[in-house]
Amino acid sequence: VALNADLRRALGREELRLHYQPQIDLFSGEIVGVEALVRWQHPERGMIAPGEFIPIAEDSGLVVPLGDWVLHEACRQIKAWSDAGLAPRKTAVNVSPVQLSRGQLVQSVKDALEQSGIAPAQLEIEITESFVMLDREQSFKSIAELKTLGVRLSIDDFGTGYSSLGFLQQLEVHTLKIDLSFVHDMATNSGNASIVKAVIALGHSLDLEVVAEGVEDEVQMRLLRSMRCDVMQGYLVSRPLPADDMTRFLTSFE
Ligand code: G
Ligand code: G
Ligand code: MN
Ligand code: NA
Repeated sequence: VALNADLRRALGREELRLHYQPQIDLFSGEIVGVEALVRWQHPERGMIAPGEFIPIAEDSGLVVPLGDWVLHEACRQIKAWSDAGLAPRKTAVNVSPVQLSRGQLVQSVKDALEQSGIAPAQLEIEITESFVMLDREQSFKSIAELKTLGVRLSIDDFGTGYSSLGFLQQLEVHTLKIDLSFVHDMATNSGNASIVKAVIALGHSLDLEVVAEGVEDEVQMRLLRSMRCDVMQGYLVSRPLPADDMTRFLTSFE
């Protein structure tokens, strides 16, 4: 409760920050994108991770203005990187199911695109598979509307939500992100390795880009490459970085 009141103030006080984590093509080694991840620099408690405050913000509805801030800030940063000739092909932003079900998300995305002046395809919206499956009708409608804006769509935490091939085909998203729980013990758990393999095949059968999250070591990277996964994201390449550090990463990366 106290945290929620603090969060309300934090929104007006520039205590929120976006960190960015790179996504690397497993074959060319090029940086294809970054994912924006919100952090809260609390004046007394220090850095608070989103796992701690996003659920609170969802319960109170504060996640709607918070999510708007995230969208505007990410688009502003994309514009700055574009002007400097540094922008990756896409920047992904996570949205909460609460933003989707309140039905204001499309307008918020539209506003953020217009204010920043970026090309819509530079922005990718990540929606979790569990929400998509929980409310198929709303998700289908929101995803269809978002696509008319020209932004990219991604299904996050894939593998945990029991999507069917048919439903996924109808959604026509651009990217599938394999949940990190499957990637983590892929090398030691053949069941998880089979799931990763199946998700990659499913994604490719629909012409989607498949991103493996949470890649922490070279064994995982080599396995993913042997399975023809497209893109990796994880501590092996980099932790999520503050914007300045990501700018340096983009400048020096080759
Ligand atoms: O970065 P970290 O591992 O702490 O993120 C934890 C969770 O918080 C992840 O599931 C991530 O999707 C979510 N998250 C991170 N940034 C945002 C954001 O800007 N909006 C929403 N809704 N969720 C986010
Ligand atoms: O949005 P999503 O639920 O996919 O959030 C990704 C989360 O995973 C973020 O909180 C991010 O900080 C975290 N993360 C990113 N790379 C790694 C990794 O290599 N290992 C682990 N354990 N977590 C990671
Ligand atoms: Mn994500
Ligand atoms: Na995820």
